[in-house]
Amino acid sequence: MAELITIGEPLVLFASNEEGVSLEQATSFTKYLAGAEVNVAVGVTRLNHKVDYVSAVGNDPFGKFIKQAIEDRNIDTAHLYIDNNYPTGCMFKSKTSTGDPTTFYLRRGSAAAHMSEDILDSIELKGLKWAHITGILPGILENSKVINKLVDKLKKANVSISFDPNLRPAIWSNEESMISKITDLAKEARLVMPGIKEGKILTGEKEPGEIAEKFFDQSSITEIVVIKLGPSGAMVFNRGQDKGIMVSGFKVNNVVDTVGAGDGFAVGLLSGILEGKPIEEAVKRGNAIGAMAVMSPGDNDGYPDPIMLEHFYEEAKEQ
Ligand code: KDG
Repeated sequence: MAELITIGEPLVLFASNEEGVSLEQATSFTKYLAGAEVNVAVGVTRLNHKVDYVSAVGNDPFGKFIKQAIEDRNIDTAHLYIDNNYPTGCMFKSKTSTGDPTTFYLRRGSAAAHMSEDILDSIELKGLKWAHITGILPGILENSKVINKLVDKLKKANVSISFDPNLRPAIWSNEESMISKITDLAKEARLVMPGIKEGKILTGEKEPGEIAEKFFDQSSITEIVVIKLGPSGAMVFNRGQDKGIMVSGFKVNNVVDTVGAGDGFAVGLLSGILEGKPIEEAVKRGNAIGAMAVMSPGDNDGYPDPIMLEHFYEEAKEQ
C-alpha cells in the first residue's frame, strides 16, 4: 500500500554534455528521466517508501523509455497511462557549472497535458498519507477539472497535500494566471514549500516570515510553510508560531547541475515526515538531498539510498 502519491508530467530530458555551450550549438546530449513529480517519486522510493505515481506518456520511444526508467527505479507503473494520440513531453538542458542551465521544452499538448478526469478513477487512496503536487500540473493540463477532482478526492480520503509551487513561466500564457492558479492550489495544501523567489512572486511580500504569513492567512488548511533559501538552507514556519526556524544547508564544492535540487529537497522533507521525524530534522534531510542532487548531472540520479544519506551526513559540513 502506497504512503505517498505524486501526479505530474514525466519528461524525457536531453542534457547537453558540452559545458558552457548554448542549446543552439550543442551537439551531444545524454538522455535522462525528468519531471518534478516523478523526481520526488524516485527519491522517496529510494529511501524505502512505497510511492504511487500517476501520469501519462505517449505511445512512442520516449514514452517507452520513461516507463522502463520508472520501473527500473522500483515504482509501479500501473497508473502510468499510455496514450495513443499524443506524444511524450521532452525537455532540453544546457550544461553549466555556474548558475542555472538554460532549459527548453517540447511538451505542449503532450500525453500528460491531456490527462482526463477518468485517470483518477482507479487510484487507490486507502492508506495514503500524503499527495505531492506541484504548480507545473495546473500549467500543463488542458482540462483544469482534473485538478478539482484530484483535490476533492484527496480531501474526501483525508490525504494531506504537500505543494511545491515550481513556477515555470514558460508553460503559462501569462504571469497573472500562473499566480492565481498556483495560489488557489497552494490554499489546499497542508504543507507549502516555495523557493524564496517563488514566495515573493506569489505573495508580493519580501521577507520569509511575511511570505509564510500570507500563505497561512489565505488558507485554513495550510499548517507548515517551508521556504527554501538555496545553498544557505531553509526556514520552517508552523501555523500559530511567531518565529520561523532556520535550518542550515550543506556546503557543496562541486556543483554539476542545479536542476532537481528543489525536488531533492521535497524528497528529504516528505520522507522525513513519513518517518515521523520532527519537522526540523525533515527539513535538514531536505537540505542534504538538495545538496546531493546538485552534484550529479541528471535530475534524480544523485538522490541517495539510506546508506548514502548516512555517509553524506558523516562527511558533509553545514553552511
Ligand atoms: O524540478 C526539476 C524539473 O524542473 C525538471 O525535471 C523538469 O518537471 C520539469 C519542469 O517542468 O520543469
